[in-house]
Amino acid sequence: MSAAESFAQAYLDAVLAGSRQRARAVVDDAKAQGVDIRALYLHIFQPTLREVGRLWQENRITVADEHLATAITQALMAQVFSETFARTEGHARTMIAACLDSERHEIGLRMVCDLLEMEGWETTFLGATVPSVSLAQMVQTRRPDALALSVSLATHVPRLTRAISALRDALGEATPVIVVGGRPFLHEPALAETVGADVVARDPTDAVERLKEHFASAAGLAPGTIDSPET
Ligand code: B12
Repeated sequence: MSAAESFAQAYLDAVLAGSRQRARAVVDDAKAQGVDIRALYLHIFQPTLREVGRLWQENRITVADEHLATAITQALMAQVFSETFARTEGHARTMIAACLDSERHEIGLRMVCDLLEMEGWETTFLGATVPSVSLAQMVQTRRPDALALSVSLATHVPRLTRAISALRDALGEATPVIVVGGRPFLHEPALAETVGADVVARDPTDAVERLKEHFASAAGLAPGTIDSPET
C-alpha cells in the first residue's frame, strides 16, 4: 500500500461524517508524510469520490451525504492546489477545458487541469454545463493548443460527438488538439475515435504523456523530446 492509499480510508470516513475539519487534518497529515498533490488527487480524493458514488448508488448514503462529501473535496482541492502551486516561468502550452451542455461532473476535469498546470501548461477551466456554442466561440477567440472535454455519463457521448464535429467544421485547420476523458472512455478508450477526438487519456498523468506524444508526432519528433511549444 502506498503512503497515500493508507490515508484514503481516513479521508473517506471524514467526508462521510461530513467533517471538513477532519478531512483537512487527514490531508495535512498526508502532506506531512510526503504525499504530493498528484497522489492526494489520484489516490485519496478520486477513490473516495468513487466509493461515495457506490454507496449512493446502493442507497447506503443520501444525495445530501454525497453532495457534502463532494463539496468538502472540492474545497480541499482548491486549498491544496493554491498552497502547493507556484507558476514556473516558461512558454506554456494552453488548454481550454469544459464539460459540455448538461454534463455536471467536473471534478475529474479539474484534476486534469490542476495537474497539467503543474507540468507547465496554462489551463482555462470552464467547469460544468458549458453550452457548446459558447465554448466554440471561446475556442475561436483564444485559439488554445488543446481543448479538453470530459464526459461522465454515456448518454452524453452523442452530444459530445456532434459538438466536436461542429467545432471541426467551424475551425478547420485551426481546430486545437481535442483530448477527451471520463467514465465512458475509461471503459472503452476506442470510443475516442468514434467521437472525433485526437487524444484520449485515463487520468492526468496519462494525459500529460499522451499530449506530449501527440505534439511530438505532429512535429515529427520522437516522443519525449518535446517539452515546450518552442521545440
Ligand atoms: C460527485 C458526483 C456527482 C455530482 C457532480 C458534482 C461536480 N461538481 O462534479 C452531481 C451531484 C452533480 C452528480 C449528478 C449526477 N450523477 Co453523479 N457522480 C458523482 C460521483 C460520486 C463522483 C464523480 C467524481 O468526481 N469522481 C472522481 C473523479 C476524479 O473521477 P473521474 O470523473 O472518472 O475523472 C478521472 C478520469 O475519468 C479522468 N478524466 C475525467 N475527465 C477527463 C477529461 C480529460 C480530457 C481527460 C484526459 C481525463 C479525464 O481523469 C480524472 C482523474 O483521474 C460519481 C461516482 C464515480 N464513480 O465517479 C457519480 C456518478 C458518475 N454519477 C452518476 C449519476 C447516475 C448521476 C446523475 C444521473 C444522478 C441523478 N439521477 O441525478 C446526475 C447526472 C448529472 C449530469 N447531468 O451530469 C453515476 C453514473 C452511472 C453511469 N452508469 O453512467 C455515478 C457513477 C454514480 C453511480 N455509481 O451510480 N454526480
